[in-house]
Amino acid sequence: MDRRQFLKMVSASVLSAACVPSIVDAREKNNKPNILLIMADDMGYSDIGFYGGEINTPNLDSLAKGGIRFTQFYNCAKCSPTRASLLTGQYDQAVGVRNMENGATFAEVLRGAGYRTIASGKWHQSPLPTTRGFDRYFGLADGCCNFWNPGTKARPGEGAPGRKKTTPRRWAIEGKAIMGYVPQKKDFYTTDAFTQYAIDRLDEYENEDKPILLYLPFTAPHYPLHAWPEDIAKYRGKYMAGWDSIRERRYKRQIEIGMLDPKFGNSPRDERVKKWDSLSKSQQDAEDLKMAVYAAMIERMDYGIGRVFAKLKEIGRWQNTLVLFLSDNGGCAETPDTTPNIPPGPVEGYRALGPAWANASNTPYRKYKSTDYEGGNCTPFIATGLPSSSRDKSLIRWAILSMFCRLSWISPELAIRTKLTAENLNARRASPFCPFSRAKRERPMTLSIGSSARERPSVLVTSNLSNTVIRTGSYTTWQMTGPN
Ligand SMILES: [Ca+2]
Repeated sequence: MDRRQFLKMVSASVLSAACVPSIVDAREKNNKPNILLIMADDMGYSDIGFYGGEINTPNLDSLAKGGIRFTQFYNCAKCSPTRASLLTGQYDQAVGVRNMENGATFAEVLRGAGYRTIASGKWHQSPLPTTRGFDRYFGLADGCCNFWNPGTKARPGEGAPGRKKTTPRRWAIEGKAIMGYVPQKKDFYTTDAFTQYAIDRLDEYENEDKPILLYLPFTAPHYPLHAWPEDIAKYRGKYMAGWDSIRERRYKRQIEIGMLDPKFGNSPRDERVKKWDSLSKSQQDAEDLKMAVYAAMIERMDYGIGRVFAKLKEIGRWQNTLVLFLSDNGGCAETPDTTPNIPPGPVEGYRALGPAWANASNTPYRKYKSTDYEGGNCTPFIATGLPSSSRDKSLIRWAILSMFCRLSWISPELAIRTKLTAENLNARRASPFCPFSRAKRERPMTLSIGSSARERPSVLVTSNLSNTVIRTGSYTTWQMTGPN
């Protein structure tokens, strides 16, 4: 171990030691809230119903109605940086984007505070979750995979699973990594499998006298476009209206529900994207299918979220559970279509949504995942379920403000257009989000892609720069030398 590694280790230990005892000592064991943190993958700003979309997401909509919906929530515009930042509350460049070697994860700290820690879904970091604070884990340790068969070998009666790369993807069950995981069940589907693992663990620990941290990062609706035929059928034909019409409908809906001030217009159609009306009928039909599959993937995720909510209610934990939902980055315009002749949907295919529909997905914003325009880094965030009777405010404040807000990547003053019902206003008074109105950032918020940016007092120091954004109050500055 060299000096640098030693200092990192000491730094992580100090963080844990400083935080954990104060929580444990000061609070009654049974009064700590359960925490359910749900994350979508590559889901655009306007896809779910409560953000203006036409996709059927009743469970997320009910969450937003009963909680707080952010309209200016920022992530890191790409999968693994967002995860490193989310898990540690630090800038991804500072903590280490793949290894998180310079900080403790929230699971490590909450486990130290007496939590049962469970993760189910996409991890996308090098050390497995079971080495970074999670008692239990099932899922994709890698960045993306085939939803039906994440492995490399075909199951009997099926074709070879469509893949982006020839190298196998890393899966993990508990502490065991599996390269090229081939599930035995023919009805395996990642979204359902992650949901089921979460539900099974809630059952397993039903009678345990510990609060639960459940981290549930789905792979939907990240490519490849894979969905159940019956879910696809619900949307087939609905997108023949075309992306121009869908963008306009979503934009109008966002104004109707008070998310947007009409003085802000919709962004122009991406210059690479054709007018819908210029497409032939067969081209339109193929595009309709792509968006129908994408919508089906989101609806299936919402269905799984509803099942987890139902389980929490069944085991009597719902009333004391803080629920958070976000997307790790905006809609994706990449086109890693390795099977252009296989339609979206089945295991043999590997297709992506592409820029035209991603442009609609990110309404009203410009650009996409992997850019630091709003289409890449501004996504839904919903928080609800904070028990007003909870006496454990310091833990909640620590868990939320420190985990998400205070350290880096949510700027409290950017939550300026949160829409609240009377019920929510009451919740807000009791919630840890109250400090938002008083919070002042000492430094501008910085977001960057592909750089080694570090925050210094009032100055963003960068090297090997790709894209960087600095936002202070209402002012945003971009420096783009990489993809945009
Ligand atoms: Ca992502």
